[in-house]
Amino acid sequence: MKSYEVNFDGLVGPTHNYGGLSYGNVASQSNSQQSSNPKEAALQGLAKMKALMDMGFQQGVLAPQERPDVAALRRLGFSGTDAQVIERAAKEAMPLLVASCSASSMWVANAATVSPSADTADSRVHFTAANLNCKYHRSIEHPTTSHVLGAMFANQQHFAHHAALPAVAQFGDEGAANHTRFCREYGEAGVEFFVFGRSAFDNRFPAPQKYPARQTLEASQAVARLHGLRDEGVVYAQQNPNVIDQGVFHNDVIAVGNGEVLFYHEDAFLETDKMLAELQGKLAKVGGNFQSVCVPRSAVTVDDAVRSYLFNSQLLSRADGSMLLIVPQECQANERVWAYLQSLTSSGGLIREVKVFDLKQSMQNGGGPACLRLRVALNETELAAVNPGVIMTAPLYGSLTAWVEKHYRDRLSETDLADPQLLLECRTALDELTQILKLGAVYPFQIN
Ligand code: SUG
Repeated sequence: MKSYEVNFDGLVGPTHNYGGLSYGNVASQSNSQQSSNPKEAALQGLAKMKALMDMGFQQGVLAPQERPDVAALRRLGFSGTDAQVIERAAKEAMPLLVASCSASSMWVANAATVSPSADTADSRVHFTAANLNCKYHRSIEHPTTSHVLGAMFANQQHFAHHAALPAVAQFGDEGAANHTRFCREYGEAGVEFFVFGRSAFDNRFPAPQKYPARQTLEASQAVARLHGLRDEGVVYAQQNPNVIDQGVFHNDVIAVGNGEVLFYHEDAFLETDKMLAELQGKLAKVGGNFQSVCVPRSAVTVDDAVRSYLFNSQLLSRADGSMLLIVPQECQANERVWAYLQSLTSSGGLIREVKVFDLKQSMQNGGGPACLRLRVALNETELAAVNPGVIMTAPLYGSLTAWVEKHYRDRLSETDLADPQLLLECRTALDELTQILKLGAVYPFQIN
């Protein structure tokens, strides 16, 4: 049976802004308080989805969330009408209003961890929504994420959904940003690779000194158990704490994998040789030939990687078996990174082509091409069971572009977040979106 990697991209929400909310994420901190352009952000994301679809890849779309999250503000003690809640939060606790307005759900690599049916005990595709509990503004995403994923992958015969892990730091889970799957064919059993930043219960593992390690070993292990993965099909590795302290807040800022290939920076992991040997051995047991491409620090520094987002690229398999790398334009702007990419594609290796995308609006908050997509490997039968409303087509691209043009502002600054009108605009837009994507009622304002 045919199988595919389907990329579901997060649609940027109408409140996209630069709140400076993510300590440890260099771009988020350095662009704090700049005014944003939500319309441009959403159109840049849609252009990437359209381009991948036009290249023949399977592409889907994941809806944004209701923001400002008035219910979250009510849980923090703000009361009255929705407009009063927003006004009071703006007056008394602006940082909480900013957090409740974040459009951060666009980075759907953090929405969930997904295990394809070929890896799981019950042969269903498993999803665990990420608790994202390292940052308040992201910790409020998972309930709606679960509703949206449930509406997209509704068939219980093929899809199993797990609630987010307990919302405490010991089980900090950032979803697929720290999870990669290696396989020969997407529909065959593979090896799932979980990268953690620290252990919550075992102090033999070193931890970063400056910035938080968002993913714990214990969270990754819990997800593997929930999904019914075999020990032989799982490899755990620790991210190098020194690179976390240099701004590598997720593994997908320093490594990316696809098929049988891991593309990574020399400083990405601890005990790299042991990890590579385990990946090689376990993939061989399911008939795969593991290959790795290490980018030496002499060619690209960790700082270059953090600024250019070289590794936050999408590594895609083409029909002829070669690979294509989708990179943000910041890679072209960095001389060393661009020179490295030229030498990589002309070296006769597997990665033959690089395509550059302008995702500046998202990049300024630390979200590159790979952050914007959630990969779901599906066989033909499973793909047919996905809600067809969320699969990208030329008409859907047209409808979504028109929808963005109609509802989105082209400028948003912190003071605009205090405008209760923004909530109404957002709800009106999302109500229409659920009809376009045929999602049914998934938002708090539609359910309650
Ligand atoms: O969690 N930025 C996101 C970026 C997530 C990138 N995702 C992956 N690497 N997979 C984060 O730090 C910034 C929001 C702000 O500052 O307004 C933010 O949440």
